[in-house]
Amino acid sequence: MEGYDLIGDVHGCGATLAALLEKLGYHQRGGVYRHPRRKVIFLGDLIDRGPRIRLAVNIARRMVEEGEAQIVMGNHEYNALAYCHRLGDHGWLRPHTPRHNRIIMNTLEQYRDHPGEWDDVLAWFMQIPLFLDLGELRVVHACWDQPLIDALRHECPDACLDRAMLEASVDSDTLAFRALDRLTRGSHLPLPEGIEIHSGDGFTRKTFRTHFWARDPQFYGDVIFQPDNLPDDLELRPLSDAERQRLSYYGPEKPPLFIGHYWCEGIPALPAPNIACLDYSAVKYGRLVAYRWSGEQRLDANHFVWVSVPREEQARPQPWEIDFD
Ligand SMILES: [Mn+2]
Repeated sequence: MEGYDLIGDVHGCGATLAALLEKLGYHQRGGVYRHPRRKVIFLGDLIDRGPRIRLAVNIARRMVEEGEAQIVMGNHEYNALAYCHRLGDHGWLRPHTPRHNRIIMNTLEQYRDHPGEWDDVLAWFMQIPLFLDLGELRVVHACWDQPLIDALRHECPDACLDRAMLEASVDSDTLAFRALDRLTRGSHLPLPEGIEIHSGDGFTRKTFRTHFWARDPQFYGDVIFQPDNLPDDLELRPLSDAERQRLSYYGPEKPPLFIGHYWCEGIPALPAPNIACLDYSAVKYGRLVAYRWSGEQRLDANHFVWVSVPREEQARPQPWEIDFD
């Protein structure tokens, strides 16, 4: 075993995932991609938004089931579980609001004619761990928060959800909520009263996404981590003590950590010497990005490998997809 290839948020770009695996030297036989000396770790968010969601899920799931890959849960897999989980006569665990409907719309459409397969996929999502700690490297979808991970390990040693935890996770007073929110969505800070961000994806946001690798952040601009800029001169607004206490911190002495989630843009770069974010907006015609890790404790930007997502993905089936339908 030579190392791991970590792959960022696929979001239904299934044909692009196949192309990335081929580029990394994986070959598909009998519907499973394998490499003679390497394994894959998926960072979560296989589903939603993209044109080939079933293909993306099938590729990843078959690799995981054959021992060729591991995966951590993304906020979109978690959302799907809560959205599709009935609460007796009281509706759904994740309410079917217009906003929530819109997020999962493409996934439900693409599984519409395959309801049994979708149920089976949801059962598989329940088996996906919320984080991976392999000693020499760590993986989580959005944010590694050590105190929360320690608390979670205590309650569920396999780091997976169960039914009770899923049901508890919508109540903000529970550990399940705090862990799922922080690990799969990362930390946010509320914008000052009356200020909103109109984001490129059509959503309006009253919070901004913050990162967790600034040792002693002083201003909003020291912790913002998202494609949308802060309005006005909010970058220079000082963080209050209360705001600072809500942030997580992952120091440079810790093992390499791989995350997805943050819709980065442009050429992949390392935000810290021991942290790589692999979400480069594949589904917005950005890049589907992998990091080829072979044991190094200091990461190297030359080890990113990617495919750019062509605008015609939807229209062009690839020969290697034939086994998957
Ligand atoms: Mn995400």
